[in-house]
Formats: sequence, C-alpha cells, structure tokens
Amino acid sequence: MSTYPAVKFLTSANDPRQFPADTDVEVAVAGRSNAGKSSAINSITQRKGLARTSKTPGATRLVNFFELEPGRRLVDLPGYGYAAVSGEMRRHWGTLLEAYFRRRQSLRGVIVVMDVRHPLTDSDNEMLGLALSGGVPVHILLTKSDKLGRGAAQKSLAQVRKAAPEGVTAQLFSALAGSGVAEARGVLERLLDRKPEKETPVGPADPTGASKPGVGG
Ligand SMILES: Nc1nc2c(ncn2[C@@H]2O[C@H](COP(=O)(O)OP(=O)(O)O)[C@@H](O)[C@H]2O)c(=O)[nH]1
Ligand SMILES: [Mg+2]
Repeated sequence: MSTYPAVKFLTSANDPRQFPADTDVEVAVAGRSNAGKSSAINSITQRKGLARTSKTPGATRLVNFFELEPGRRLVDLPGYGYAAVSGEMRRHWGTLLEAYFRRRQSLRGVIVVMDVRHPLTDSDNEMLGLALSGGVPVHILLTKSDKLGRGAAQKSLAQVRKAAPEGVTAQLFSALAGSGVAEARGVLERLLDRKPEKETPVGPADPTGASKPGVGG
C-alpha cells in the first residue's frame, strides 16, 4: 500500500502571492535542473506522474505544491543552475526562492537533490546556504546512484558528508533502481513531524494578517 494514498497536486506559484496558506507543515525539495528532483518526488510518493519528469533542463519554472495528506505538503522548488536561461529569468527564480525561504513559517526541512556524479556545485552550495538560512534541517539526496558502481557511489557519499556544511545529512538514492527510497521517505516523515526550533508566540503573530497569502493561485 502507498504511504500517501491521497497525495495530490495542490497549486503552482509563479509569485509568492500564489503560495497556498502558510499553515501546518511542509518540506521543500530543491535541486539543479535535471538532477532528478521530479523522479525522486515520484519515487518517494509512489506516484509515477505526480511531478513531471523531463529531458528538457530548465523546464520547471514554478513552485509546485503537493498535498501528501491533509496538513502535510511537499514543495517542488524550481530547478536552478541551468546556464541557458536569461539573466532576467534567473533573477526571477532567485527572488521567488528567497521569498519562499524567508517567509514560509510551515517549512520544516529541505531536501536537496544532486547528481551523485557531480554534487556540491557552486549553485548547490548557494542553495544549501539559502536553505540553512531558513533555520531548518537540510538533507542531501545523491541521486542516479545506479550510474556509478557501489564503491564509487560510497566514495562520493563520504566526500559529500565531509564537505557539506555542519549538520547537513546525506544519502545515496536512485529513482531508477528504487534504492534509498524508504530511507528518504523516513527522512521526509521525520522532518514533517519536527517541532519548529523557536516557540511560536501565543496569539496572532501578525495582527494585520498582511503576511497571510491568499489560498490558491
Ligand atoms: N539513471 C537514472 N536516471 C535518472 C534518475 N532520476 C532521474 N533520472 C533521469 O534524469 C533526467 C532528469 O530527471 P528529472 O526527474 O526530470 O529531473 P529534474 O529536472 O531535477 O526534475 C530524466 O531523463 C530522468 O529519467 C535515476 O535515479 N537514475
Ligand atoms: Mg523537475
């Protein structure tokens, strides 16, 4: 049986005003274009077509929100690091990502997907910095591990664990071989269950309600 029998697409946002209501909990998935992010989301949720996979890098420009079950969301962030996009487009993505990490109260953790054969690129390191600036735990999925032999994959994992910022965890993953999927799902569940570091103040945090984005897009 599926862990998320009722998983469904919620909404796509091209602008922070289109983010769904910032209630309950969510985990974001980030990664370079073509790293294997959509494939990882489909494997973890056991839904083949949930997040679209593509052979066209840079195709996903939106923040896509999925509901795993009521009150628990998975967020597919726009892929980064694709050289062919215009400077203007890149600035738009950067602003959207920064807005997301700065305001999302419901964010409980970030999963960063990297190709096991070339992890921790400059843009990956920027993403780790951005994710950590949100004050939430970060977990790295080294995907496409089927592309390497066992020894080489383990070596890449050891190097990433050593080079990644303090507190960041990492694992091997393959959507194709189905390896590391249960481990990743376990991490996702633990992140969603995590209590936020800071106590939420009693009463309305924002009496004007101005920071509450509208539901839907
Ligand atoms: N061999 C292998 N290929 C993969 C794996 N995951 C994704 N891919 C391929 O990599 C390409 C990009 O995958 P996609 O999930 O769309 O990447 P995204 O751009 O990060 O969402 C597609 O051609 C996938 O079939 C994997 O675990 N192993
Ligand atoms: Mg994708």
